[in-house]
Amino acid sequence: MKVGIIMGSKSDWPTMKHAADMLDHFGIAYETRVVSAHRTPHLLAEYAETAHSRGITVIIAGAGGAAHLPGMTAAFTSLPVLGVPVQSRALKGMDSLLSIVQMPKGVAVGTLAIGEAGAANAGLLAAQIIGTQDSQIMAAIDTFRRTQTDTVLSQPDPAEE
Ligand code: RP5
Repeated sequence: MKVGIIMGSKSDWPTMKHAADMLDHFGIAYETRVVSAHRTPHLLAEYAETAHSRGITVIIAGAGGAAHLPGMTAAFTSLPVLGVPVQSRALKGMDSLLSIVQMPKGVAVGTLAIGEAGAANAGLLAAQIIGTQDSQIMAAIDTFRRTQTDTVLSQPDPAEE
C-alpha cells in the first residue's frame, strides 16, 4: 500500500514536500510525480486510471492557480483524492482553493488548507485513512496527537522562553 503524491509543477514541491515529510514520520510508503492537468493531460489520465492496480490507496494532489489536477484525478479514479491548494503568486492561493474545493456533486475531492499546513494535513489525513486498516499506523497517529497536546499543555505561558 502506498500514497501517490502528485503535483502540477516541480515548483509545487517545496509545499508538497510537507505531505511527504508527514508520511515519512509514519513510515508510510509513497511515490512523488509531477503530473499536470494542463501540460500533461494524457499522463494525468494514465496515472489516475492505473493508480489502484499499482497499489496506491490514497492520492494527494497539489496544484496552484487554475488548479484542476485534484478534480480531474478524482474524475479518473475511485480512490480517495486529497487536494492541496498551492499558494499562487497572483492571488495567494485563493484561486487554487476555489478551483479545488467547488467540485460538482458525485465526484469528491477532500480539500485541505492553502499551502504547507494543507500539504502536511493531507499527509496526516492519508495516514489516518490508511490507519483504519493498520493498527500500528493508528497507534502512531494516537502518539503523534498525544505528543502535540502535551507540548501545548506544557507551555501555557506564551511569553515564556
Ligand atoms: C500549476 O501552475 C502548478 O500546480 C503550479 O502551482 C502553477 C505554476 O506552475 P509553474 O509555472 O511554476 O510550472 O499548474
